[in-house]
Amino acid sequence: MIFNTLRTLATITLIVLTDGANLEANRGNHVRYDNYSVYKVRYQNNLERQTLLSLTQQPHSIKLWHEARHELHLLVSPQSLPEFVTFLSRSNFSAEIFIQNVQKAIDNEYAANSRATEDTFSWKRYNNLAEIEDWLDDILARYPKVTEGFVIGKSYEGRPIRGIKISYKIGNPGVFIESNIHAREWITSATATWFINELLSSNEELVRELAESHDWYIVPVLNVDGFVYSHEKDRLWRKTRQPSAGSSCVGADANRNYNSHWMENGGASADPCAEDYAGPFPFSEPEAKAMAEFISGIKDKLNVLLAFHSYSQLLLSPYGHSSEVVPYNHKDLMQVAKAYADAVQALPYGTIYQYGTSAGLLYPVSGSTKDWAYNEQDIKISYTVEFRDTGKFGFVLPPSHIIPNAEEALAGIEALLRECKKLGYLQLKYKV
Ligand code: 0X9
Ligand code: ZN
Repeated sequence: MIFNTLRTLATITLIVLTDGANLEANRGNHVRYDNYSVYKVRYQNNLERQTLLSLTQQPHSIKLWHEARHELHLLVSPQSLPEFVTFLSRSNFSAEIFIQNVQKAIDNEYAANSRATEDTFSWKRYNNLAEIEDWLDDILARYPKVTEGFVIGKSYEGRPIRGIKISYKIGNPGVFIESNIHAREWITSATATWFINELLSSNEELVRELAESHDWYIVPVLNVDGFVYSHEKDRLWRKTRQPSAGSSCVGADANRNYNSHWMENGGASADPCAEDYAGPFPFSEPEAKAMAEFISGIKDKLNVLLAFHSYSQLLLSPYGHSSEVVPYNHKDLMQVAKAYADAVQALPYGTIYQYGTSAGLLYPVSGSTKDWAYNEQDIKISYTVEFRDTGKFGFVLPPSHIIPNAEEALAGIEALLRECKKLGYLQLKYKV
């Protein structure tokens, strides 16, 4: 652990890494992260945040791995480590090393996945897209009376983006779950599939009530191209896979690409190489566009939207684009979020979730799914859920966490919807 509290901000001189050259090797042509470390660096104000973020701009080779409350988690290559440490020692920032060797974490996850191959599909390991789709076909075949498969559209690389509707009766309020818009957040699709299975097969009274009194629309993997890429090439891939004109960098952040306050207020980047690149124009990414078209078509049937992400253990409500204003029903959104957090904490794992608006609790985010759903589609209960953990493993969460995390999601969603009902948010917007 390194803690630094020294005087002035240093001029940052970090060496350029020829992107990819160091990363490419072994395990087929997987990008490697040997001796890449993740540092958690705390900041007090926006100026400090910007100073830290400037480390992640070219020509520096430090990447923003994740952002949590008042802290940036930075992915530091072994080549840039000396300069990074020098920067820290000359600055006021307090920092702590989180992951010593990212490749080791990836290898451990890979080994755990390989050990659990007794079934073609399981929640003891992370399944790839083909396995998830085969499983989905199986589920649709096993529960034909209450399920219906749907395709919201095609990805840039031409893959169908699939979902499942679960409906036990007419006249239910609708809940939409978007998952894995960020490719590397594998815990989201693992949780979404487990959740689907529970809705269909659990005998527990509370789960039966939950399953049968709502209509569920669940897209387990929205960013299908990125997800495949994260399995086959680069475990840490986040964005879509559509090339950018005039840049060698590929993909945009689909969670900055929705047409609601797009690119406002520093909530996204215009740099195609940035992890939060908003894309060249709203809905430039076929995946976000497909979602928007699908949701617009059924918006009267939807009362709630949840976007599954990882990591940080947070429930984030609108708005993302501004922390100055809060939605008219902010108080209700907090009450509902509290119900989720309390239910999760009451489980034997005791996991703590914090909640608040995106911009207030975290940082400005413009053009995200949940803000678009709230602002443009009149879905007044709309959250981003950031699953486990708080940074020990980050995106490379060991598969042994899948079921505990999914159990937390189930308990949380059950409590959330109960609170929504109490507050009158589950009334039908359409005539039966
Ligand atoms: O930055 C994001 O898109 C989300 N965090 S993540 O690490 N999963 O990428 C947070 C977004 C929260 N805010 C909104 N959805 N408005
Ligand atoms: Zn995410």
